[in-house]
Amino acid sequence: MTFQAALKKTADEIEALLDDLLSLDGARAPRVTEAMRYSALAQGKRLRPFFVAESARILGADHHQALRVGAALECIHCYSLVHDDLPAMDDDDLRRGKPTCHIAFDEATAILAGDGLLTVAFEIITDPATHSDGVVRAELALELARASGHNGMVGGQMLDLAAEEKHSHDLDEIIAIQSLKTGALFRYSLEGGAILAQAGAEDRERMRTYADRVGLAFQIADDILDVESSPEQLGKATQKDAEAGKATFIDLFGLDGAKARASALADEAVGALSSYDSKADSLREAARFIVERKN
Ligand code: GRG
Repeated sequence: MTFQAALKKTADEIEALLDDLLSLDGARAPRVTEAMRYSALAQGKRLRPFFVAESARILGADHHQALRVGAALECIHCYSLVHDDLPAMDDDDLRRGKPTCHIAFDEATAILAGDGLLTVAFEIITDPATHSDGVVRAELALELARASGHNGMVGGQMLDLAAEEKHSHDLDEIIAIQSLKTGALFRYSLEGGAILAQAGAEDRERMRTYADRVGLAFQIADDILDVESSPEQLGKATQKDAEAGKATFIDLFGLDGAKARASALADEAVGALSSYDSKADSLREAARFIVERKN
């Protein structure tokens, strides 16, 4: 199966699973469930669940269990987008080509929808349907909490807000911030499959190296799209970084330099997979897609 077909297949499976996991049947407070569904069922690329499914497949874990881990991770990702779009943060009106959650509903509902998505992620992960072994479920939940929390994505967002205030242009600082803000969830997406497969240290290290390179390449590509793309193409506002006075990889390397850097990182990501045969081809193609994508 080509990478594009595999990505589409995972996206369809994740949407069907989220539709079921976030069901309105029996919802006690339908408005918040509707807001959660509005944001989580919007058309995203579903890259993170794809990485969970692929690392699980390469390392021999069950596909349905991997989809559940991917759905939990996507709920965390969607919560971060809902909260990031709020007036107190990026104050955005457009996300995935639709009005942001606080515009479609209201601010209080958007805050609660984000909280609900964060919480349901742990309900999904710790449900016995995710893995029969409680020790595996506990490790999945522990690492997801670490990746998402104050020493992961939330910490990265905090540092990013602070760096914006002081207009920092320090490369090491920007890399460290991005490694938490976006990198931590990418790391979890590749490690999640390895945890499910109860893979050994070497496989985990390979997946981590791939994820680190791909995560940074993704962020550089995001900076490039912010200047080169349009709101119609991206489904969200562009030119946001310059508006916010945010230092980007383009400020540091120039546009061509940033493209070269992203491409070199994709090569390094592919290099981390050298001990796997053709079964890792879709991850190899994914690294290329990350730097060449148009949305
Ligand atoms: C609010 C706790 C909290 C954290 C926010 C990830 C994040 C931290 C904010 C998102 C803002 C942003 C644009 C970050 C850049 C990288 C990124 C996460 C882009 C969106 O991810 P995609 O391209 O989106 O995978 P889709 O819509 O395809 O899922």
